Amino acid sequence: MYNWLQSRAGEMPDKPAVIFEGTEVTFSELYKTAVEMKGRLESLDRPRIALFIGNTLDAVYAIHAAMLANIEIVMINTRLTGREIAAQLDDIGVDTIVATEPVDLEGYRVYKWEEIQNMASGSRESRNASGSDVLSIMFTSGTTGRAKAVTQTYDNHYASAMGCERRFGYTRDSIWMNINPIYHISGFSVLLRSVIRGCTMVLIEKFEEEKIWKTIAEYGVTHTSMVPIMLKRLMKYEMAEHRLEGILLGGAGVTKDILDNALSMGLPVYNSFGMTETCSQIVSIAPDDPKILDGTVGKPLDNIDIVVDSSNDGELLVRGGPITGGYLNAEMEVSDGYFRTGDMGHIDEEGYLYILDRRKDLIISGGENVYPKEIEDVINTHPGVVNAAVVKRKDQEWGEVPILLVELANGRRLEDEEIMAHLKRHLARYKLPKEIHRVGNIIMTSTGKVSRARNQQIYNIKRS
Ligand code: S0N
Ligand code: MG
Ligand code: MG
Ligand code: MG
Repeated sequence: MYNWLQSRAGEMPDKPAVIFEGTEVTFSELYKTAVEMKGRLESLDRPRIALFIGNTLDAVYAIHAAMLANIEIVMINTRLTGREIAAQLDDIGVDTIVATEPVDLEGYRVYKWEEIQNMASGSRESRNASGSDVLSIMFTSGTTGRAKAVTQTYDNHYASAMGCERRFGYTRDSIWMNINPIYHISGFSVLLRSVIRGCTMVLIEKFEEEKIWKTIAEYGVTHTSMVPIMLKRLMKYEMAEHRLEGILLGGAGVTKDILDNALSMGLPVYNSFGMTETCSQIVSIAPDDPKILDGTVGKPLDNIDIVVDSSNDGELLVRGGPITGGYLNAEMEVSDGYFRTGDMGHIDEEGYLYILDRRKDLIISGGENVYPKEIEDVINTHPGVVNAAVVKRKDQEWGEVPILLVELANGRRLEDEEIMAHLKRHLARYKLPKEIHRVGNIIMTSTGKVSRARNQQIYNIKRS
């Protein structure tokens, strides 16, 4: 049951499984290569490896080969700096990286994909996974500034695909276009949904909005998924004749404007809510739903239960097959079998969910999560800085962006360039603040933490 690729290769050997830059790879070809590479990955002799991949054919082979070998894969966000990646891998004790992209990391066993291709094959015995085995591990940053390693089992992914399929309505004849990074659950789940159902996946390496319509038209794409900024960028270009039946929108809140424009253009946008811990969306709403423009993300999928904890500001508690069993390096917050998401919401009398507030402190920039504490911890290591607070503002382009307030040491002058240079050495570029403000002092809570709310107020006043 969990050997999805093998099953599809048997049922529909000659159907294209993946189309990448004009190259079509059938299910049987994909399976054949994955089996060959499986043996080579096994010779690395590790139960768990990290993948440093882009959205390429080699990445697809690597993922399927690892699945056939039942080797757990740790997904690396390639936008992160070496230090950020090292902190994640060291935290869960992973020493082996398989890279289909150029990577510069010291202190690890790094194998380029070409090296793996030239290795002698190890065992070719099938190592069938069972549903409770971990398929993938993805990091999600947390309020503490330390990234949490989310485990996602075969069962989690399968349940997620089934729930998505029943709501989103794709079939084996659908053509999925994958433009989200495969190292995120947004892109990874498209890859799995396609092979689980037997759909063709058109894989896009880099989001270049001016080319996307052409691809949609050329391959008759019927289903795709994206973050709001991608949709916004796409709408700037003239729409081609298309067969789109569903565009799944997730990863960040969408403004009513963008949604309204898209629907007016006849784009079949499903808004949704999900997270890495839930293996992709667990709530969604169809474009023809009368409430689509009411600010709701819709109703839970049929294999998901959601409870609003009114005793805790309306925190959303979720339960169901797609939800992770836990983190490798942190306790998961659970109440009565429900995962405590940290996000706040409310459910109306008809069962529609409204997200009121994302996880405390969370800033979502272009679909990438940014936690203030991470940035604060880095800038606080600068000798000229006494204290710092990161707050946010809405942004036309990225949705939300981080803003840095710094309190400098007495008599110390620090140019923006130096602050940015310091941050860049440690942090992925999408986490860099869009504004820097020097303040007299950073307001702290009585327990000695940065007061997010009060510093945000100060910034709002400064702006107005
Ligand atoms: C939007 C993207 C494509 C923008 O990247 P682009 O245009 O390719 O940028 P680059 O050319 O690489 O760089 C240009 C400059 O822009 C900076 N930059 C890039 N990205 C960001 C960003 N997000 N925020 C701020 N700045 C950014 C670069 O640093 C560079 O600047 P300089 O020159 O200074 O270095 C890209 O950001 C992107 O791919 N975003 C989407 C990521 C994503 O998929 N997130 C979703 C994560 N969440 C989940 O997976 C859970 C929810 C979920 O499952 C889901 C989500 C979406 C859709 C469906 C689902 C589902 O339920 O299935
Ligand atoms: Mg295993
Ligand atoms: Mg670009
Ligand atoms: Mg300091």
